[in-house]
Amino acid sequence: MNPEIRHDWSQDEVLALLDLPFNDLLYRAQETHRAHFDPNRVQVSTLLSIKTGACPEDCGYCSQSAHHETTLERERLLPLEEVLAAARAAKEQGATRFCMGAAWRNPTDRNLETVAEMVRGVKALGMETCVTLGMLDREQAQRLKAAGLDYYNHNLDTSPEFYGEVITTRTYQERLDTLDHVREAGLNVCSGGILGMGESRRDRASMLCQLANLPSHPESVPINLLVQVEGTPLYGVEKLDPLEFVRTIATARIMMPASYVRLSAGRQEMSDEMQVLCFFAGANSLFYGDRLLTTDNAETDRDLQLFRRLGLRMEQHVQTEKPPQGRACHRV
Ligand code: SAM
Ligand code: DTB
Ligand code: SF4
Repeated sequence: MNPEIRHDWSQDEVLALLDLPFNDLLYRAQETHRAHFDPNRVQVSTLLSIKTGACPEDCGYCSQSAHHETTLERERLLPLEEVLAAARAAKEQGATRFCMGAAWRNPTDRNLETVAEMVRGVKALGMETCVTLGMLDREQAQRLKAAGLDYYNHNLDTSPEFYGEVITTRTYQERLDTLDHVREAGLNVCSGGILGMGESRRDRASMLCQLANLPSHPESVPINLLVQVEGTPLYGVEKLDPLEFVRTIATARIMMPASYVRLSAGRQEMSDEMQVLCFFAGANSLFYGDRLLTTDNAETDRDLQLFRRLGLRMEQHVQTEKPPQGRACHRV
């Protein structure tokens, strides 16, 4: 068991990390990063919204919630061929993983069968697959595993303490239950959150504790910067200090040393220099392609130029191995 892989973080300990002088924090994060990964490589995934809008949940950040008045047009579940065409295009651009997102509270069994077809089709192209479909029960997670799914994305989004300010239509415990079902089915877990929703530093520490104190660390930890969408309750919330975002990435890297930390939504708003600091702090994965789910992403040309300037390489091979983890653990 690797003693560096811990599951017993306390909030105060995490706050002490977040409070370190910036250079000390980044130095520690970079040291941790180098012990587990090639520091000059990033993993890239491309997103596609396979079912857009009219979601019954009330997530305060989301363009797709039926509770908010946004300009988003709802769309039905996309046909298989359209999904496969998008996956092929993503592969040609260099993505190794294709992530399909649906605006559901949870999939019906019929929806799940359609998504399973998509997973089989994308796998057949030689790509890794990830889906994010809302809550899953045990059996649904197993069906996705049987279809060949590699990753399930389900974010905790924020701390348990702040959660009720953002979402009222489902509980934090329901999120944790889905993560249990996904893990039990033998799927890789992709779980992270959103920064810049008006949460405190303690909330950020608390969210990272929740993620790192799971029985095993998520293989992939997306850290999103809120994309402010007009018409959502969180539109206009005070913007987060970019260096605080970088600190949170560094802290995630130290706490979950062998996990991919993904620089996720919000890159379009970030300067090149901020993204560079995030890579230095241990981010080693990102969403690549001109669209996220319903909003624009940083353009691929800009990303490629930045990778060239930094000597960063995109991971070419499909990474299905699990990072080494200690499993026996206790929650605080
Ligand atoms: N409906 C499913 C669910 O919520 O579990 C899957 C899709 S949902 C859009 C996936 C994740 O995207 C959310 O959990 C949230 O973390 C992130 N997200 C959604 N809207 C965002 C926004 N405006 N800014 C940043 N992240 C966002
Ligand atoms: C994640 O953590 N971020 C992605 C993915 N998982 C599904 C989604 C970001 C969505 C940003 C807002 C939008 O485009 O709708
Ligand atoms: Fe629905 Fe997911 Fe958006 Fe929440 S984040 S409103 S569950 S699509």
